Amino acid sequence: MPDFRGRLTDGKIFGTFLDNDSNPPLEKSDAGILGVAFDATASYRKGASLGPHAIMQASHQIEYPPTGHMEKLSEMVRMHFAGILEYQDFERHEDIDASSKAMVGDVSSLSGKMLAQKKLLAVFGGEHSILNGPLKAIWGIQSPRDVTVLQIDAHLDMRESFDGLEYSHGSVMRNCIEAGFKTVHVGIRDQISGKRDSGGEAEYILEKGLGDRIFFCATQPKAFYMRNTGLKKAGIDPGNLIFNGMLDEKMLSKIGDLVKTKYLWLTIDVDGFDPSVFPGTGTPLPHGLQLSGVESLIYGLLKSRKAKLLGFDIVEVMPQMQSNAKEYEVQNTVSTITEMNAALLAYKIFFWNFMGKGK
Ligand SMILES: [Mn+2]
Repeated sequence: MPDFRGRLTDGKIFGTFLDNDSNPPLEKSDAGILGVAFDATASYRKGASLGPHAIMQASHQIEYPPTGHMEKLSEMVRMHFAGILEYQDFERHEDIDASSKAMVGDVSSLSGKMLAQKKLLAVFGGEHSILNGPLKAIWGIQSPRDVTVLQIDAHLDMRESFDGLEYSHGSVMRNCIEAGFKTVHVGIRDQISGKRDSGGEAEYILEKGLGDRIFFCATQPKAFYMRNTGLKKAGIDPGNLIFNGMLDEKMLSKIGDLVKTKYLWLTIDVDGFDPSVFPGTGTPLPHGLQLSGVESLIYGLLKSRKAKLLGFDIVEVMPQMQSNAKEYEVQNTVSTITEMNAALLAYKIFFWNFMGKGK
């Protein structure tokens, strides 16, 4: 019987995020970080399992607070690094299925520990299916109805099933909606599947009335959309179209107004951004979101304190060393723009969340 459970590598080899010297215990921390090196259900290119190591490594290069702030993050927030869950690779379909179920179990129990102690939880992937872990953990603590899951992604991930797997990256948001969470989706621009190609996303959007909660990145000139109502047919509000990957003030408040719950979870699939920002990801797609607009969105939500942030995940980070990924040395990597941007984004989310709260 193969071993499907994850092996938790010792977090101490990396130190905590932005602070090499100490790794405070969870009870004495404000936030908890967990890496999940899992990409078994990836459909296009593998390599996202190297993401957590790369983000942690890149984080050590960020020493200074963003301009305008004098305080160092490590002086504001105590962060416990729980380590990185690592998984064996499997070829057989039933093994991949078993492995992804074991992964969700592992992630949900570790996440549950941190969430139960009211720590801000950050999970670094890995592929998007890892989100099933924290969702399951939240479910045991809060009512999903009180939680909005804000998704940044190029793909809806609302497929009925993907390769017959319960926990595929392609159906993670459907699992989320089925569990009762409120959702908002920003940056979507890939093909929306229909019943005919067995994904059934278009029908699902209509059935659940999600059209006004989906913010689609335009991949055609504006004039095209004036004539073409294909989006409307799929149930998506044409007023939610994002042009040039930019979220303007109007769009920011439109998205922000949809967050009406007590709690918030951010799920950030880096392919939601333009590939110029995150070139290293499994399924890059042009015409993506710009970083500044998404940062304004997150900053605005955190500053308004209208919903308390339970945690966030950053997934599908693939270090740009695909050609020699097998020789990728965890301890000896060169950080590239992808992991640097992922680490910086995480840094800012921590910073904004704890800003003004003191230690
Ligand atoms: Mn995704």
